[in-house]
Amino acid sequence: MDKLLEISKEALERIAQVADLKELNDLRVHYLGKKGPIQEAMKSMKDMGQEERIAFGKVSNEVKQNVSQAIEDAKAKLERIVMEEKLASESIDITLPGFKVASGSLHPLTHVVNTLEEIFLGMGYQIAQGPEVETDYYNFELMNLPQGHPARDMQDTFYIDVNYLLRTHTSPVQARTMLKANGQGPIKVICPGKTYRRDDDDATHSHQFMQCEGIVVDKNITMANLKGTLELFVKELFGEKRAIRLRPSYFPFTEPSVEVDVSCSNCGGVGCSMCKQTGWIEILGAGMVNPKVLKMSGFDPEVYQGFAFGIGIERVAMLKYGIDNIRDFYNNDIRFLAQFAREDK
Ligand code: FA5
Repeated sequence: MDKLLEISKEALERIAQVADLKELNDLRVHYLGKKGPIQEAMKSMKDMGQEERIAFGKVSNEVKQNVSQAIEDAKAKLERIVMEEKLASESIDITLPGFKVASGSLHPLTHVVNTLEEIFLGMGYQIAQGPEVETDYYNFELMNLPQGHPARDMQDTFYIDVNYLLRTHTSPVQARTMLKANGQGPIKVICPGKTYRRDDDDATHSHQFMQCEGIVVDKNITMANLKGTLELFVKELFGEKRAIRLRPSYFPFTEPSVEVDVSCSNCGGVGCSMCKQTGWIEILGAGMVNPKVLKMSGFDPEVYQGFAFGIGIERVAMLKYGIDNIRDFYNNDIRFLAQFAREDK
């Protein structure tokens, strides 16, 4: 019994002096472990009489409990000290200015597509999509450009094989949309997307660019509807001051056809390198849907008429933001892109 009390005294003294958690854990293993001095002392119980054994058992349990409690208390105290030291050394000065998190911004072409979509959705259009890897059939045949047609040269093409190509314009989506409608109007859709041509890159041409197709098919549609729509679109996009000009043109899929120019925002119409000294920049092609095209896509041209247009997105973006080189959109120079701040900033 004396031995036991001696062990208890020694354990409590050592625990009281312990300096860190590791040392405390070593003491716990030593005193409360199976090979520890308390357990060792308890071995003598087998030689004791019953009364003595009961008394000894009681005391040894108390000793174990006391030692265990002392260890817990010391542990809590040491952990608190560690935490306080940590808090003191890692104190945060909440009055310091924060770090600025770098965030990206929408690409200017994405801004323009979003704006076009908003304008045309506001006019009651829906948005359609078509594949960039297109078949010759949709890109040319259904657009009234059969094999060997000289106008195919107007859109020098990246062919994948004899049937597949990278679409040269967004017009194949016209055919896809009309065929889906099974000869039943009205149709009123736009289709923004990427297009590809074997054009030589210069300040206003790129081998990969974007267009936004638009097509309306209904009864009693005339050229006046087309002109009114384009005027409204240009004014919404560029403001009341921009003028548009329609030039007679030729597209096999529209008859009559026009090319639409907007007065140059860079020089105000006087002439500069961006508008090739003409004061105008061509932004889209348009016209009344050729009756042959309507027929091939399942519509009766005696009942339905339509107009269509194909807007060059880069040209619009150049005019809108005063950019004089189309390559800026594709060079991914962060100093250029960072100027188009996020709308939610
Ligand atoms: C067409 O692509 C016709 N599909 C447009 C159309 C649709 C006409 C529906 C009638 C009815 P065009 O080849 O002119 O037409 O191209 C239309 C616009 O795309 C041009 O006005 C121009 O803004 C843009 N564009 C054409 N080629 C390039 C190029 N290489 N780089 C950048 N923009 C281009």
